[in-house]
Amino acid sequence: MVKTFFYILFGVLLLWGDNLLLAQQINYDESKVPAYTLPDPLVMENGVKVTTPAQWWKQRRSAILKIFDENVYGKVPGKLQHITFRVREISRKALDGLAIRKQVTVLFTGNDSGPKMDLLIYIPNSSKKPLPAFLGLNFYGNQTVCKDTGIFLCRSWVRNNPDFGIYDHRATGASRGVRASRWPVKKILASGYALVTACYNDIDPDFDDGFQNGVQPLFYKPGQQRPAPDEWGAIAAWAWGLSRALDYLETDPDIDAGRVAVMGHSRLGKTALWAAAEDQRFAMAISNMSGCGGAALSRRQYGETVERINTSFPHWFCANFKMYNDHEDALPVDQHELIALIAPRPVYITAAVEDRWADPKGMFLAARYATPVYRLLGKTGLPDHAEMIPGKPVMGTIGFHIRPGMHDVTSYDWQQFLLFANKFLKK
Ligand code: GTR
Repeated sequence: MVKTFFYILFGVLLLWGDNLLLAQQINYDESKVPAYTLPDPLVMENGVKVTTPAQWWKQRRSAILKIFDENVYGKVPGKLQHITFRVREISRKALDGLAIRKQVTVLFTGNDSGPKMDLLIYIPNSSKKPLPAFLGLNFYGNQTVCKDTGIFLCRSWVRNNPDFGIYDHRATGASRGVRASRWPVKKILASGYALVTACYNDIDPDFDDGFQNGVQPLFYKPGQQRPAPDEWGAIAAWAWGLSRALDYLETDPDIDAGRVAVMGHSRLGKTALWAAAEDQRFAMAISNMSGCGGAALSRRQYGETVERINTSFPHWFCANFKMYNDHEDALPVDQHELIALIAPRPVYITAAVEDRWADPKGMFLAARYATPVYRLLGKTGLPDHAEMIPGKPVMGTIGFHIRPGMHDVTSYDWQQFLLFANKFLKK
């Protein structure tokens, strides 16, 4: 009894201490945002202005990409030669006959001994194929997106969450459908899209283990223990995994791989942006509340900062990114240029009023400052009249909404994703 009391007291003190620390470090006061100068996506490092699409494509874009590769997310070290796809299941009468359900495993080493990614694919029966698709990673396994008992349980390490039926880092049947509110499967299918998802832990389990599990070790040279300082962290690995999912989709006759929107929430929203920047086969990116290291400008240091994210999640970015802890001004890029790398393809960015941690204004401004690149390439980008008004989405080639409420994916968010996708991905 006495012991329990002290444990609880100790826990409370720990939490309180952490919050005190946070209160000192984290800025939510707009007047305390430091003065900053952003790198201009349309000025080359030697000061020459980029005035033609050819200059953008031939010189500037690759220079920006290289900086992100080496300083932020980290480079993918190479190619795997033996990736294979294994179709585990096809059911033509899933979801009461509404959909075809396919479950396909991407074997990164060509066999079961290495890491592998289980794709869950729903294709609406009633729509004419091939179809555009949403592709998004999930946090707790494919079985969480829908109550469909035909979905294979996730086989990877997953974060413990007793509320979600996840114990000892293993998914159980009790986790079926626990994240259905974030994945309105039937609505997506009824709108004429396929839905493709996989658990991000299949690619690289989301905890800091010094890069011993996941796909990174498959690329180590003899004697290498962890990625080099300019080589990939977990976000780049997850993004790479999304590209491997797209490799599979290119072989699937029911899907139009030229019309795939890569979508993600939060850390996976950062991942979706980076995936679309790195892999121009993605026709669209949707980044839900991606915040720091996603769509939010790092230099504003509002809410989560570079130092904070590198401390809480030392495995997400490349080791070089830590050089910019509390030195955002030294970064040769900022996140508006991540959005610019996706140009001229459509990108949709969201925020929530109560999600100040992700810096809504920083994301809106990044969309604005990416726009000159879209204009150079003949697209609208963020429309000039765009404003940050809760519940009033704007949809240029860059779309944006801020809605009331918290950090989450809601049916409102999906409603906008579908409207945005309808503008660009429907034939
Ligand atoms: C938070 C992190 C954010 C965001 C979020 C999430 O703890 O600070 O950058 O990625 O997690 O992914 O849910």
